[in-house]
Amino acid sequence: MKIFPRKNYIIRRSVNLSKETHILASNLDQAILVITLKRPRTYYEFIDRFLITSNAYQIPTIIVFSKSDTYLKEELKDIEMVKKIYTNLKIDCLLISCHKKKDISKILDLIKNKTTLFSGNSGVGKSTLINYLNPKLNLKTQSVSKSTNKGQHTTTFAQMYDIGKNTRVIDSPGIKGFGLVDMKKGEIYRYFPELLEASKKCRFKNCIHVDEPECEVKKRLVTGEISNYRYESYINLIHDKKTIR
Ligand SMILES: Nc1nc2c(ncn2[C@@H]2O[C@H](COP(=O)(O)OP(=O)(O)O)[C@@H](O)[C@H]2O)c(=O)[nH]1
Ligand SMILES: [Mg+2]
Ligand SMILES: [Zn+2]
Repeated sequence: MKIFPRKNYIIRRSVNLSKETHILASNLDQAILVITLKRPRTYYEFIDRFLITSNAYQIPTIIVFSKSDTYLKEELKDIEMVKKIYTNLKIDCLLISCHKKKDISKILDLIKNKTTLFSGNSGVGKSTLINYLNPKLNLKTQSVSKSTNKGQHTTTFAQMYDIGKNTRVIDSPGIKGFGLVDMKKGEIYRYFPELLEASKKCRFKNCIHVDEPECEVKKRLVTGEISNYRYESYINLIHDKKTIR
């Protein structure tokens, strides 16, 4: 696997209040992945793709479910279930609402004195959230299309904003721009911590946990120790020719 040194990546910076941009190199302390389960819909697989990349770069990641004010009871149950999967993997999850100002202060605490990458599909509320963190920024937000339920913003580059002294956020739709992660099929499981842990007990050293005999991953799927959702993401990833060589 090839990873470009993350201390040297280059991003664009938008200076507070001015429209000026310039290039600078920086370093990331953590990532916040913002997701919504509807308007727009974030697929579980997207979460896992993000997580294997941030894991490869060793960037601690927090999952933020936004727009909590928009969910019905049943949908909130669904979110609880997803939260549980990731909390079990020791990934912090938060359920917030910008419109209801719910738990925005928790985000402020989490990002204090750090440089944080804010990622997530267009329309999940990244700019809205960043505006709440520093109202002076006054970033443009865009409504989610009623017909497609997709965000309409198409920024593809990352921008950095100052929230406070020593506190910065980078608004970026994805993590791909941060360097090339080139994973081989046989090593993808290593970026799923629970698969990596189980793999130590697989009969074969080169087990990729698909249909090898005496595979511990398969055993833990049956007992429920490994989540079906995560395993499905894994299987889709290893069959995705775009991600693997
Ligand atoms: N109901 C609700 N809508 C929100 C919330 N946060 C953001 N939105 C809306 O979601 C849309 C997309 O927000 P935006 O910040 O532009 O998303 P971005 O593309 O991720 O930067 C806008 O219409 C926002 O008003 C929230 O907490 N609740
Ligand atoms: Mg935005
Ligand atoms: Zn196995």
